[in-house]
Amino acid sequence: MRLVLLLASLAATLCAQPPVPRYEVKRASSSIVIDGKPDEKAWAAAGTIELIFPWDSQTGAKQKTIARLLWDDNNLYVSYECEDADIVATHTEHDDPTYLDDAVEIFINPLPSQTSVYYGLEMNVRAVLYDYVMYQPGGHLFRQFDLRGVQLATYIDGTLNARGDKDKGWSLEVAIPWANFDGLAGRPEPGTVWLANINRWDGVEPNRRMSNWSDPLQPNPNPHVPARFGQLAFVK
Ligand SMILES: [Ca+2]
Ligand SMILES: [Ca+2]
Repeated sequence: MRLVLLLASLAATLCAQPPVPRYEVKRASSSIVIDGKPDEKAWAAAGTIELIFPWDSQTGAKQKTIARLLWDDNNLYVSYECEDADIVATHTEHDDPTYLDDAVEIFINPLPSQTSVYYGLEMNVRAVLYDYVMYQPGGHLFRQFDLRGVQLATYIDGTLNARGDKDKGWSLEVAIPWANFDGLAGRPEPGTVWLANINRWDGVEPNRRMSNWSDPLQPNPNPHVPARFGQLAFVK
């Protein structure tokens, strides 16, 4: 009887999962210069994503992050604007564990009929990229995979790694060429839907916090839940 109740409770919990968010990725109306400042006219037309804070067990400050996405014939563009009173990052080499720094991420699944394989980009405030292909379940991470032709830049409004002063924030722009996804998916066209999650790691241990676009619904901080990625709907 207890098992039946437990299963019923579990089923109710599963059914009660909130839907994943959906974002319309608009075509860039003008060219985007990847200089870390998302101030081109095209960005102003893009919808905004404000990251949420799923885990109150984490003690870092809840600092706001706004992300935007755009696309054109060549690239997927992502920008992040991060309020940040203390900007810290130490990793400097490609494929370093940038998630240990002030960093933002995007996980991209261009083939929504499956949730095993996705691409990860984890980018710190020094514009260092850690890129990989992930195979789930099991967390098989192919760090040796490197994306081609990525343009990445950041802009810092504050002082990097000066711990005593008060910073304002930082922003990041990245352009990811479509050719990187050819193994899994065709080029998107209006109507195409891909899956993704967008994350930020902020703060210094023991006060670090992760924020996300789509809540992974995990008891502990873990964004690697492809079944909970949000929908990127490409539009004109
Ligand atoms: Ca910070
Ligand atoms: Ca890599």
